[in-house]
Amino acid sequence: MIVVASDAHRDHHASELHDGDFGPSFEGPERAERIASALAAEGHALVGPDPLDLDLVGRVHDADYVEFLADAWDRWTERGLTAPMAMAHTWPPRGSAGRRPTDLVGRLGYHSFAADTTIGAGTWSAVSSSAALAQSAADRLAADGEAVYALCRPPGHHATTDQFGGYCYLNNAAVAAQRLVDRGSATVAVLDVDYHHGNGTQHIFEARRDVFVASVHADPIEEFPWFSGHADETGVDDGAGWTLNLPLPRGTDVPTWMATLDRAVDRIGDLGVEALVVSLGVDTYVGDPLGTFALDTGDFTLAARRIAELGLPTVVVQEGGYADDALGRNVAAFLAGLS
Ligand code: Q9C
Ligand code: ZN
Repeated sequence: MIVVASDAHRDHHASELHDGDFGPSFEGPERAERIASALAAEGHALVGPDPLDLDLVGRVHDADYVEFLADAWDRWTERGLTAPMAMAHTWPPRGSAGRRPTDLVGRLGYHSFAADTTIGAGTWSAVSSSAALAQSAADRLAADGEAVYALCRPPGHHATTDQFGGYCYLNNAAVAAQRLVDRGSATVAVLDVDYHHGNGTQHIFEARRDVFVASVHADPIEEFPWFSGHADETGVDDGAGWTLNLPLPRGTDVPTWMATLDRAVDRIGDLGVEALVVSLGVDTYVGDPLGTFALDTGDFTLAARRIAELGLPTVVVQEGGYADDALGRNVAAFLAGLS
């Protein structure tokens, strides 16, 4: 399978406020390195991305937000701040007017929703490259119909139209789905199997009837991202019925997870969409430090086989997965099941 990958991620080292401790993010460069070497060893062909099309990004994110992300680090240093990471410490109180602050520190709060995600010197270069991988994967799929994997880092599914968080800045899966629409797919499904709800992808597409978003994830009543991903969120306005959330309790076993995946896959099959984007988080792995599900390496192959039964042109976009030692084999196992 074609794997679209880049080294630009290497200069993105973020920090994270994790249960009260501030330290290096779980989402580090090692993740992509492990996946790339495992896939190369399996004989997959690694290719680089084309330059990012900012007009494409502007169809799934607010233009002001993208400009903010691109400039934030320079503005941080120009403002005389010397901490190695730019991050917010204040978010809009419920019911606030929501006016956008002009000062950078206030703007960081406006454009983020979680203290687990920071901006450093190499962040924009990594983020824009990660989105370019998703764009290029979609272009390749549109050209020849062969499934493509985008080794995106940082991940994307928590990024909304105008907020970063959950280690995500630009929504790579949304970029891929939008590109497939722009290249002629009338309808596309995003199937998100990351342990966490893909709140950003839902937010971006919830009022649209051309991109269906299905997500199997830990119930947000007891897990990050806490505030979306409930079963009764089924789409908004024109998008009514075009969002499917299948939340599961923490500690859910593998048979239950597989049966729930089946429900999402069946629904996608019933809708008759023309293409598929898989948001592949492997933080459902039994050994993941952030997850509580129990999938073993072979289960990723079984899941991919089930998805492949749809027979749809497919782009796979990397999302989460933090058991660094197992990341390579888990992603390789998924891709083996797809082909
Ligand atoms: N105490 C993705 O998998 N931060 N993002 C964890 C836990 C949120 C995960 C803090 C995890 C975000 C793409
Ligand atoms: Zn996740």
